[in-house]
Amino acid sequence: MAQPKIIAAVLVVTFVAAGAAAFFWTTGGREASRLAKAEPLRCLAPVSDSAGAHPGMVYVPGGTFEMGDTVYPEEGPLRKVSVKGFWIDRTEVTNDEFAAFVAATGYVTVAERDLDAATHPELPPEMRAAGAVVFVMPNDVDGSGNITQWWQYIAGANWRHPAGPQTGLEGRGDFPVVTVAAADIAAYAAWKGRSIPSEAQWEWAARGGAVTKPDHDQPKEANSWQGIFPVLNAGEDGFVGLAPVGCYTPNGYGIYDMIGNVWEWTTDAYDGDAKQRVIKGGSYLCAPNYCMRYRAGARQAQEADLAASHLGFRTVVNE
Ligand SMILES: [Ca+2]
Repeated sequence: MAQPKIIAAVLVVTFVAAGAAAFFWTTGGREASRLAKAEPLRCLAPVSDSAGAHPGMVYVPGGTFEMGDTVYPEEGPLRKVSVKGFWIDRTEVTNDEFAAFVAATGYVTVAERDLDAATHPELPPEMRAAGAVVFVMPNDVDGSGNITQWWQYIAGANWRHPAGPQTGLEGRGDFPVVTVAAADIAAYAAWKGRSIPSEAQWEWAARGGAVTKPDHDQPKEANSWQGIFPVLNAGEDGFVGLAPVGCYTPNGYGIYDMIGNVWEWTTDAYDGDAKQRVIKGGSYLCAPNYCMRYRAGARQAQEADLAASHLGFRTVVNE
């Protein structure tokens, strides 16, 4: 009598395993691309250029706060920091905004220029060709944790072609501009008569005026990653890829998307290394199993001259 039970148990296990495999398969890179096509291209009404002292910006009052967090070692130690009042873009800088800068100035971004072999002898020729680092969602991974399974250096990737030469910006004017390097955003900010936020400014603004200690939960009002990175992207927040700016409830100051969507540049050198900058806020790729950096106090190092498809910025005006 035991045999049918064993057969039934084997069948159940087989069906569950097959179901799980099918689920992983259907939520891999191909399915994510299909889902992304159905997502909205605009969330926020444009701000009139004639409105307010600094159109499109939000005033953040000065204050003193305990900067840092306790999840990853690089976030500590917690320390008291004071910040003066300043204005900050209410959204990440968009493709349309960056395009206006390029149209007015003829600026050519770092990712659009070949690297000089004399200044970058450590790189192979294919890495010196103009391009950027692009996230390409794999259909499966081998479990080694080797990030080259989902990050690829793609020649021809730049702000106009964020995922490589075959991609463009049609209909994506409201998306945050990405694959811009530190020199690019400095040029944009200078053209606007503005600055790039310091890490302290950025983190203070991202707190949104909250006086309570920040929690460590995955936020609901942000574009992050639900599921197992990098193979299972459930898209429960409405987006499997990048979102247009302003799709989620703004923070207490009225600023959108400080957390999630794209990482954002700051002016701070990382650990005193001028070749690396601190980036903040996490991105749509941050998942509980991989990158719990969807928090104001989280931080990461980024090579200043390396453009990436999950990294954008916003500007500030200092008083
Ligand atoms: Ca998402």
